[in-house]
Amino acid sequence: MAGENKVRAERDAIAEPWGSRTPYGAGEPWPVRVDMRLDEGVSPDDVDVWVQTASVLHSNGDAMDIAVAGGRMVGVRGRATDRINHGRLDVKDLFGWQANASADRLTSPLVRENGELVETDWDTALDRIATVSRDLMASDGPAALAFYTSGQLFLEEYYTLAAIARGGIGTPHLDGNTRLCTATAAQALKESFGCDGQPGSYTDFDHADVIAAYGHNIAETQSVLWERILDRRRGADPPVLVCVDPRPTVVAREADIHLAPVPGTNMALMNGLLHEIVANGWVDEDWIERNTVGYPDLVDMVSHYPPERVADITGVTAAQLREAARVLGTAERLVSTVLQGFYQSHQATAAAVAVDNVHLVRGMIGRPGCGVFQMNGQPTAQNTRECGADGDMPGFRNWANERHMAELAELWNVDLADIPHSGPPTPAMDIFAGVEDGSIRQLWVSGTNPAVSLPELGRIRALLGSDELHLVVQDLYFTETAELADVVLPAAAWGEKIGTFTNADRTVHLSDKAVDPPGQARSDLDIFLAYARKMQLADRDGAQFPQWHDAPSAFAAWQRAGAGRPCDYTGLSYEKLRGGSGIPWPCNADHPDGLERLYADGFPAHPDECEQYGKNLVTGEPWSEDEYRRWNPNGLAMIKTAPYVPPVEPPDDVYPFHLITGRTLTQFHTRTKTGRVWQLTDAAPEVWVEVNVSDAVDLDLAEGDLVRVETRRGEVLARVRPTEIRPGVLFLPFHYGYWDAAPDDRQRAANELTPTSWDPVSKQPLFKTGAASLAIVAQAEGATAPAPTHTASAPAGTVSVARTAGGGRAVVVENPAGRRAEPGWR
Ligand SMILES: Nc1nc2c(c(=O)[nH]1)N[C@H]1C(S)=C(S)[C@@H](COP(=O)(O)OP(=O)(O)OC[C@H]3O[C@@H](n4cnc5c(=O)[nH]c(N)nc54)[C@H](O)[C@@H]3O)O[C@H]1N2
Ligand SMILES: Nc1nc2c(c(=O)[nH]1)N[C@H]1C(S)=C(S)[C@@H](COP(=O)(O)OP(=O)(O)OC[C@H]3O[C@@H](n4cnc5c(=O)[nH]c(N)nc54)[C@H](O)[C@@H]3O)O[C@H]1N2
Ligand SMILES: [Mo]
Repeated sequence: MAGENKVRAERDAIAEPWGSRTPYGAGEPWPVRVDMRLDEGVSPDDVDVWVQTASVLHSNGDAMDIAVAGGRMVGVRGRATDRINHGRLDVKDLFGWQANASADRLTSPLVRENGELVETDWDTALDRIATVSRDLMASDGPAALAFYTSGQLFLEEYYTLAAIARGGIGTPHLDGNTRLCTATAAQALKESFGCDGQPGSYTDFDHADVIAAYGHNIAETQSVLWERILDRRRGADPPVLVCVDPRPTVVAREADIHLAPVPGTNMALMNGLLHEIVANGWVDEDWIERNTVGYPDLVDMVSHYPPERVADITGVTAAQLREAARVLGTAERLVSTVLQGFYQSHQATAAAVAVDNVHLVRGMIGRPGCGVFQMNGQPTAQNTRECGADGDMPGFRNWANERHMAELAELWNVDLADIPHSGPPTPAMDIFAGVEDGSIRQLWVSGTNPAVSLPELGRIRALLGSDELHLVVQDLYFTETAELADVVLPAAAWGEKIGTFTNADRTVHLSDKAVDPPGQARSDLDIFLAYARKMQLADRDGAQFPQWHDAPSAFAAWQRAGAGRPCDYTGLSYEKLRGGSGIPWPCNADHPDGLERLYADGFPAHPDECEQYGKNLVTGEPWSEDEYRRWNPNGLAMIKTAPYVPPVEPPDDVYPFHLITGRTLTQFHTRTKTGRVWQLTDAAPEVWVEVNVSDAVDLDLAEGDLVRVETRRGEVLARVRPTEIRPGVLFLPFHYGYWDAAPDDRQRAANELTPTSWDPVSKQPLFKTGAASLAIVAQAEGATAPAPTHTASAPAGTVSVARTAGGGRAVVVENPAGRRAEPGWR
């Protein structure tokens, strides 16, 4: 790797989350900068061994070594040789590992006896689960059993769980929390290219002349990728940056063009951008002709979205829209990245597909600097998807393709009829509906915390706590979900087990074992296999199923499953992944060092090979094989369109605000890890609500005031932070649940408020669309909101309270420049 290899002194990563700049020019290699953090009082000389792994607190795949001394983790260091991070680590990674050693880790299985969860041994706990499973299979059939897993386990674990659920038990009810996270990414890739799998490479950011971020707060959620962008922006030939987000994120502030649409109007915005791109002839007709189907429909569709109409819908001015379209339409090397501001918003899949369309009409795919990232969120979400532990079949196989399913039966040596495939695997929201209606009686939750992360928590708590349900929870900690369980299984964490996982640009990393798990905790792989043995699952020759028994043999089995598929791992091995950089898939005889960019010569969209036949982008109605074959007989890239349709729950007189939810820099999800690390906790200790400063003044709200945010589902109490968020929009971080809340503090989870509704195409819940009201509960006596000031939650200025002549209260705003400001929105 080129560039200076200097080990930085420890920085204050909370105050300086993006560190110092190492500028570089277009097409140059990104300089190395190695970040490290060791425990107080530990020096590098004290470290016995450095153990290789990668980050599990986002999808970026930042490679690192864990420092081990005296058999415990004492720090982390970025890996200079890795293609992803070139040595850098983000703030969560520099501190988050400390949670592994938290004193309240689960250390033994628990079973419910007379209403109480009591400690037990593995044999008793697994027997209890297997007995219930067997009884239910006998009485109700395998579909009474369901599995809800994660985007945070390892590849070997997902493939094993997929084999057990689909090939061993034979239930269609297996999905991941990836349904909440990147179901839309996967669906958009299938709709456009015929198959899941990111086309691009992170090196595309080194070449781009335009970078566009759609509903993606890169600075806070993929900080190291953001550093790569900032280093390009400070170097020669900097890329133009476009940001689409209703909040003034750090990305929006850095951007040359910031479009802040009304939440839920992404589709109208995209149709408007494509209208301009088409109308100005910024399209590559030859390339479109040779490589795509569907273009004439797009031309027709977007003709109905002239800028002025789009401005009315989105609140983005026609001038801004034209300017953004010009930048996108005249880019020579365009990189786009899409995340939850699209995936969890109204018309999620249709809008994400429209971003693919920008690349397809411009012929910008498969070349350096031309990546479209339907971004991942969780560290191992790609593996959940490719291994078939979500709503897909292993190896991106198509459930409706009989040959694909026969291959799977062959691989597993089970009868084809025993793998449920008469319809699509059940999406998570339908699994929970099955629990609610009593058809699912045993639910096994691994590596996710639905009692905080699913929408409409009142409903979720009721159905998870139901006496009719046998709930198994497999986690590191005693979570809000574990509290409701009948059996709790203690899992080994990252750093305590071996396995592999794949980041958002398909780079596979090995994660070696650094230390032993606490107490009786076991790896998820061991637990799943132990259950399979208790259930005496067998293949058609009577051999134990799954036929593998540990991580290396599971990896080998997966290599056979992916051979010849787009996600081909046959050229990889633990040895090859150890020591150097991570390697992207496909990695096989044709591409022994992995293939950086997909689709330079063709798409995996042929009707015989595609992962899915696609859906109607408005209704979600699946296409039949015939429809697909007629439309795309030769497997070209697909340009699919949709009109804008208004969201289902617009603001009204009672609930006048748009409510959106999301993340902050230092916290991860339901905080089971980051909430156990004091440095991170202190940086954002409690829930807050972001309110536009002019709305705050109108409602007589000042910084730190306690307010009630209410929707049709429930209410949350939070302190006010006036910001430059779009007027009429409220933002709540969704991180704060109840495991560490005071007993009188039971109204702080954002998902008390969110609706049980989802995108009809990807079935991903809409965490970023809904209407809310805001009312004061108590004026702050000098309190501030417990929110960071250098992120998207940065205050709009100093918002303080003065007394009026009549003794009333007046909210006064001073902007950051110190000038008295007219409250308003730029
Ligand atoms: N610090 C941190 N990093 C993380 C995580 C974490 O918990 N904490 N989690 C990881 C995971 S699993 C994921 S999925 C990713 C998520 O990463 P992101 O998608 O970047 O994070 P979010 O905060 O959920 O949403 C991004 C932005 O969407 C905007 N938004 C909301 N509604 C709309 C809309 O209608 N239109 C548009 N255009 N924008 C909208 C919000 O204002 C927000 O700034 O982060 C990963 N990285
Ligand atoms: N309102 C709102 N809700 C949201 C979102 C939003 O933006 N707004 N975002 C959604 C998104 S994108 C996501 S990804 C989800 C995240 O939602 P969750 O998956 O519920 O969040 P986590 O807190 O990451 O839960 C993971 C659990 O797995 C445990 N765990 C970690 N590693 C392991 C392991 O190796 N083995 C086992 N067995 N357990 C492990 C952790 O302790 C934790 O309890 O939330 C979704 N919910
Ligand atoms: Mo996610």
